[in-house]
Amino acid sequence: MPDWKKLIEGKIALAQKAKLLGAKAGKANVNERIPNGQKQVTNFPVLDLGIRPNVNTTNWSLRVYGLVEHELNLKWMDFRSLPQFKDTSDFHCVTRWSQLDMDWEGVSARELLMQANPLPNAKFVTLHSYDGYTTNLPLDALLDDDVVIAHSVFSKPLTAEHGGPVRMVVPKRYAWKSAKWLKSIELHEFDRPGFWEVRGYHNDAFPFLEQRFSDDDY
Ligand SMILES: Nc1nc2c(c(=O)[nH]1)N[C@H]1C(S)=C(S)[C@@H](COP(=O)(O)O)O[C@H]1N2
Ligand SMILES: [Mo]
Repeated sequence: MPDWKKLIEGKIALAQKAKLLGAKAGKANVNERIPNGQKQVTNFPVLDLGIRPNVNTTNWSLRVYGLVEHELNLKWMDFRSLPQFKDTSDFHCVTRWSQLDMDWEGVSARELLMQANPLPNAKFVTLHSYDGYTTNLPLDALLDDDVVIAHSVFSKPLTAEHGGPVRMVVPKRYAWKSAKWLKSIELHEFDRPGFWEVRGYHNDAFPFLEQRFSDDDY
């Protein structure tokens, strides 16, 4: 597992160096909670493609497949009987709003992936959603200890508009990586850009590096 703090600090050091050299760079600072270019909100806006899939706790299932030893196919009750995990984290949307201290509850993505037991050549994931949306991440990003496969936020079940019954939450990346209406997690050897990633959004999407678009690198 990568040392995330080190990784991010390393990238930020690079960004600051780039700034000294006169390149485009933000005031990225891990000690500040609101990344550069973001505004704090408290109303938890809704952002998606506008397609509300017909999914609820009776027809929902979650599949973990691809490069895994044990494929998982979980119905709602299977999912709800997994060990429960809570985490409070900040949520940063590329459209420039950030909400702090979101109380998520669900299952640790790491825990679920460990049950599927990724094969050694599994390096990347695609998150598939019931609205047809996809997004991609390195497998390591899902093994981070703040990643929640969430069924609740602020002690209430996720509403349909926020991705209920279940969504992914990947706090260290811009929120387009946090797939709502999660349907499946596919593991592969090579990276496959998702819905926004093929449309010019940044593949890595670190808010503190302002990696909004694919040409935002220093
Ligand atoms: N399935 C799906 N997940 C999605 C999206 C989407 O369109 N479809 N939009 C993403 C974007 S751009 C953001 S900012 C967050 C917004 O989550 P929210 O509507 O709960 O605030 O969901 C992300 N997950
Ligand atoms: Mo977003």
